[in-house]
Amino acid sequence: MRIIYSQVHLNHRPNYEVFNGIREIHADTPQRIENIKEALVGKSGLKVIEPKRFPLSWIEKVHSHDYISYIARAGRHAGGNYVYPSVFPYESLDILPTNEIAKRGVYSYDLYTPVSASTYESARMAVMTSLTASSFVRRGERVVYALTRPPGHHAERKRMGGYCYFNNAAIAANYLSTRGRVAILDIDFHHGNGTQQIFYDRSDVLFVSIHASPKLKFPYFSGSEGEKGRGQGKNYNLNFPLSLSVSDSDYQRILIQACKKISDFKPNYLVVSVGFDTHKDDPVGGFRLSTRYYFHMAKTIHQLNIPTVLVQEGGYNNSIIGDIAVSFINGFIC
Ligand code: OKP
Ligand code: ZN
Repeated sequence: MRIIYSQVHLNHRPNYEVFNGIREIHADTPQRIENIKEALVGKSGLKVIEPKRFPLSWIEKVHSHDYISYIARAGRHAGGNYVYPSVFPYESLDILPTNEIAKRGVYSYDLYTPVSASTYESARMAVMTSLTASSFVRRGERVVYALTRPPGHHAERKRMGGYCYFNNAAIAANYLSTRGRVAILDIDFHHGNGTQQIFYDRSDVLFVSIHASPKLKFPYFSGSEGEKGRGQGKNYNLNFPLSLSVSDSDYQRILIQACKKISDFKPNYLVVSVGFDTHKDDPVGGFRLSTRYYFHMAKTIHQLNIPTVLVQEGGYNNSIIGDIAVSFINGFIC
């Protein structure tokens, strides 16, 4: 299995997240992805490669131009080690004046998602990572793992939130949708509200999400069972909101239901938004899944027998995230 990874994400180091005036150390640390990569590198059957470059138009099909431009330009006011690449057009735009930066409320729905000097560059590379994985799957590989950071599934068309800027999984799914029907399975602890919003009106991309009920957990405003899609997209959006303390067997029951819906849709491709924050020892989540269970979770998804792009989302316990990833990836190679 190919694993797509770039070290550019190391430059994205949000300091704090803020809730109601209280600041906490930001949970999306560079170590998350470093630990996953370190745990997998050198294992037989796995090969780590760099992302390739794709046109920015793939991002612009999912996010609005002014939103992308805001992220590219706002971060330059912040400190940090920003590198100016020469080939992407957004860098040629002027730095935003302060009154434009102050329009943050237009482009963000929370205070968990700071834009700093290297955010744009890192978020863009995460998109290139999911696109590279998708291009291998499009050319016939069975499953490819995109080690994306920052994550993406909370990013809406025009708004960032929940540590997410560009929706890596949605951009991958939209890219693959030019070649066939695509199902997205979101197994992060949190509802993939951004992905849901982006495909809410479409019947060629099915979105299925298993997550903590929005009555209890972030993003709070999205992810209930009644959200089924709109217009052409009616019944192509499926949410499984769960209570907390979900066990391995509880989860497996729901996953089987979700997979049944996916196989009924007969997709040509599957994009999985993979979150390890469903683990019992995750500091952000609240389910009770064991490290061993991720192997069975992966096997269940693998048995769908659909060409699959795995896109990394959450997972915040750095001391076990590597072990979880190994358990999960083993389910695809055994
Ligand atoms: C992003 B992803 C805890 C508050 C957490 C934000 C959660 C974002 C999760 N200090 N709120 O889906 O893993
Ligand atoms: Zn999450």
